Amino acid sequence: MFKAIFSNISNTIKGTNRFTESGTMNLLHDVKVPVETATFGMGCFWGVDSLFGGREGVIRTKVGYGGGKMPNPTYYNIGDHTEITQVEFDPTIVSYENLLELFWKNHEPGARMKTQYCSLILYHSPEQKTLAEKTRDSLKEKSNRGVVTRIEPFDKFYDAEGYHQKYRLQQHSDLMKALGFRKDDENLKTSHVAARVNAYLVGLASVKQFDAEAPKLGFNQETTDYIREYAVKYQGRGMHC
Ligand code: MHO
Repeated sequence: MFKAIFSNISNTIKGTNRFTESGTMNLLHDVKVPVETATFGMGCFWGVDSLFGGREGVIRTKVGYGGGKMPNPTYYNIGDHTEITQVEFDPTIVSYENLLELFWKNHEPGARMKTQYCSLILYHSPEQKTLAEKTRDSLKEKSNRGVVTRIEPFDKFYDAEGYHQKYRLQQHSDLMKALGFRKDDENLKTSHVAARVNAYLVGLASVKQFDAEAPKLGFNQETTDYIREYAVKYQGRGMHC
């Protein structure tokens, strides 16, 4: 009698959660290297967060609002601000120019969008300003649609609400649990693992890169298999909202 009840319970657990409790993972949340910061607006920040988070040399990302003047913007009261993504990167692995290339190639910088989704570079140094303007000018020469991208000094970054951070990852609640994140977890803004997984789940970083770095990130086998399945399924699909 007891046995029967017990086996029912364990079947239920298996059916709703594909992750077992066994084997805690030693995940690479914190990467302690000197970083530089880049800030971009290029449409809905869910996709942008994934795009940059999967790039080699990117340590952490977060999404928020900036570029405007109104104090304390929120998603539903964004005022004159834009959805932006802040990218912290290791400049010995990826350069600001590499990131700019990703920026120009993955949205339509000639499209006139409302301020919330406009094309925006907020530079953090005179060097970044020069590179941003130089790459914009050479794109302008090649394109017949013009480029409306605003290039302005970085002023203030307002963090977006918790549910916007690593949005793609947060759609996988069992995986979130397995990785030790609560819903809308503050750590989603700082964790290296969160940035990477958020890209792999939507195919914005290659399967080859995943295979090389999965052991370094500290996943166990079932977590590796789970993420890899999505990386394979969506590889090359491109950025979307
Ligand atoms: N069309 C999207 C916009 C989200 S975004 C973070 C939606 O589903 O609401 O601006």
